[in-house]
Amino acid sequence: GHKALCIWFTGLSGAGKTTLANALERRLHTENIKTFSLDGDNIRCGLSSDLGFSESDRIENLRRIGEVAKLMCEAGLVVTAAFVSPFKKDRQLIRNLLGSNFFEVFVNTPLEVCEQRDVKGLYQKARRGEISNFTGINSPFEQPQNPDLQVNTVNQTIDQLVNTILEAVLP
Ligand code: GGZ
Ligand code: DAT
Repeated sequence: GHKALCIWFTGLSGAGKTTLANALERRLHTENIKTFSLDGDNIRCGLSSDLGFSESDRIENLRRIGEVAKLMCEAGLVVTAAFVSPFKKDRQLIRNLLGSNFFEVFVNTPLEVCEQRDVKGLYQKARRGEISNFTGINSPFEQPQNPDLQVNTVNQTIDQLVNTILEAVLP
């Protein structure tokens, strides 16, 4: 058996959170570990469909996700969560809520690289002033000072990073 766990990815839009969470999930499945991944696609369309990207809406979004992650941990799942989660205070609240089940991965991809990738064209829109409160452009990202793990997507491949994460969470 493995312990219940929430592997929480924080970082800018385009940093690689979803990509790493999905690759990690595939590897966990090959070890017969049951997982559930929480991300913007399944949360912001449903549970948080009433919320936007103001500071107070992000706080409420992350509070809800933390509570859902806690329930899923209690059900014995390994939860992956991929959210910008830009504020230190919110990440700390979730850490307090989940205790030793919480594992924070800071996907520390530089803004320049995220903007270059511009997976969804959102940075270009934000630069044109078409999106307000866009993290990294006109809304802050408070870097984690003591994440459980920090990964660099510029110098390492997805496979290498998944190995690093697995070694850290399933020793
Ligand atoms: C940041 C935004 C914004 C604004 C839309 N600021 O690359 P993505 O598309 O999939 O990642 C971003 C996602 C962020 O949602 P989260 O729920 O992770 O944010 S938070 O943890 O702060 O609550 C981006 C898209 O939504 N997006 N507008 N203004 N990201
Ligand atoms: P996020 O969920 O943080 O918004 P994403 O996973 O949707 O980011 O997009 C990240 C993009 O970067 C995606 O197109 C894959 C690419 N990428 C390149 N090298 C990577 C690496 N080593 N790790 C993660 N993603 C990488």
